[in-house]
Amino acid sequence: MRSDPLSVIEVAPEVVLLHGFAAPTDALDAAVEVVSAAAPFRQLKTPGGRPMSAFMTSCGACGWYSDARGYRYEPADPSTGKPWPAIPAVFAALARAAADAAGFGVFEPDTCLINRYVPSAQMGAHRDADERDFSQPIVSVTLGTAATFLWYGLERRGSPLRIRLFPGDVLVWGGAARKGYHAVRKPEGGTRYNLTFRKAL
Ligand code: MD6
Ligand code: FE
Repeated sequence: MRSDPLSVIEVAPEVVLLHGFAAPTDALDAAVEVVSAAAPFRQLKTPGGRPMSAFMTSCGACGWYSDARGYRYEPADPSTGKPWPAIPAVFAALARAAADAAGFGVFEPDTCLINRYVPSAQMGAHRDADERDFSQPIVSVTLGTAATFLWYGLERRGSPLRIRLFPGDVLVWGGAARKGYHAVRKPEGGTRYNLTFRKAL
């Protein structure tokens, strides 16, 4: 991990892009393999019953989950009944360093959601709102291939800011932006992985 981001850009109030902060990504890519060997990627369904296009898994003290019972954090992987794998040390170090470099101070995530976007997968506009503590930022890491991230801000209307995220880029949002609406376009030609670190409990 770089201790000196190539650049620190506040792309919107309290939304900070750390370009190249997680590059090179080899150790992170390897840790994704370790986590997904224990807790395989799966296609979750929305509470309304539609399959999400991104495949997901989690690590940490709890993992984000969705099915007919709603969006929530689960202490164990419902597909195996086993606890989620631990957050790899290389993940935790990156998340802490990124929050600090972005100006959000001390961050101790208790969960990391890993998303895998095949070329046809995307994520519609939403905000991350299933956590208990909104004083903590979100740290989002792009691996694999690039994609365009859309930032709407606190209301889901108007034309969003478009941010191209490359492998190794880290986007951090917090403070008043913590409940901002965002979306992700289809990846550019390959498979994109996204690590989303949160303090959920
Ligand atoms: C991204 N991901 O993939 C941003 N939010 O760049 C998200 O906003 C996100 O991947 C909630 C759950 C999963 C996600
Ligand atoms: Fe999100």
